[in-house]
Amino acid sequence: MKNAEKPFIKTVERHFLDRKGNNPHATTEFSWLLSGITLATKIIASQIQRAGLLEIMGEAGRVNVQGEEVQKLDEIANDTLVRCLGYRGNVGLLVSEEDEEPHVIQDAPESGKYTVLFDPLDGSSNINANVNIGTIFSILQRDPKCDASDVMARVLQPGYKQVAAGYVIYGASTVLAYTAGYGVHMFTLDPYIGAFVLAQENVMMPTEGKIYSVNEANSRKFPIGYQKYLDWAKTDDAGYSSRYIGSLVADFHRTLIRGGVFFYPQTKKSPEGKLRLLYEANPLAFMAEQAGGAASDGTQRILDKQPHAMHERTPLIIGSKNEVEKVLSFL
Ligand code: AHM
Ligand code: MG
Repeated sequence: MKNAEKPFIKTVERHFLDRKGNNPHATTEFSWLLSGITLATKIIASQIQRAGLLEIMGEAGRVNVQGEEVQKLDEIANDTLVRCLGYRGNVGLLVSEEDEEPHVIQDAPESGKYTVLFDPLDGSSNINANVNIGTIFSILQRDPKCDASDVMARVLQPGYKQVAAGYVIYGASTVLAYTAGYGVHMFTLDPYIGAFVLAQENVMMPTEGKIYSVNEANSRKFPIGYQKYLDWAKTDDAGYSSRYIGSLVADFHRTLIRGGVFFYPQTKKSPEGKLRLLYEANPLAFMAEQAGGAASDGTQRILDKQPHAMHERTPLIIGSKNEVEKVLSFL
């Protein structure tokens, strides 16, 4: 085979620039931001792989702003993302699940155009069990009309305004999936060369899939419509299977590939739902829609929700288009 006929090896940054289409953000400057995410997640992946050897498993001994026990690896992942993204000149704000307030990197109007929001280590209660966990990210840009010093206006934007979003799943292999509004693309970390290499372009979610994914131990505390859906899904006619990992990123990844529906409704304990709108539901909803799926909070499209607080929670129903619609038909 001649060199020209061999398939190119494409990294995330190269792929993003090549697929720019009419995307006004497809600049080398933005790809520099993406490289901050790939660098950070490669460091996090290497720490997770050696977690048992480095004595970084277990609790850090404090609770975060959400009132949840922080794991040592949560702190490492958060610090790593802040350190890698904090040097990117076009990053203005960083918003993390682990931090009460945003990190203001730049507030000069001409720079710091982008806000990066992330859940540094999603599913961290699974760390000690060696179950898949992940990093979820969402990227917003500052509205030029918005006062650069108005930090909350730069953060509290509805999901349909996301410029890009994605996640990295640390599992049997480390996989990065992202969208910048032109489909969903997947990359696998090649540990020998230390790069995320293109594995699949334009990933589409099956429109149907007979799998529901929910923490069913909470089902008696769900609104009645969800309970009725679960009763129906268990009938012989419906013929569903159940899969629940307890790491949103892993449950979503399976749903993206195999189809089905994931939901985490409001419960008596979490009347607003458990999952966070800005850095869990929004980025995955953007990914789902770009792959032909759907995401709703039970009453409206996730991407249309106007956030009112940085750590706001939301009920979430996400997955194959027909499966999400089926759940909604019971509500
Ligand atoms: P985390 O971001 O602190 O890890 O919490 C979110 C996680 C999700 O990954 C997962 O879907 C959910 O919490 C599981 O919750 P539960 O244990 O109540 O089923
Ligand atoms: Mg999470």
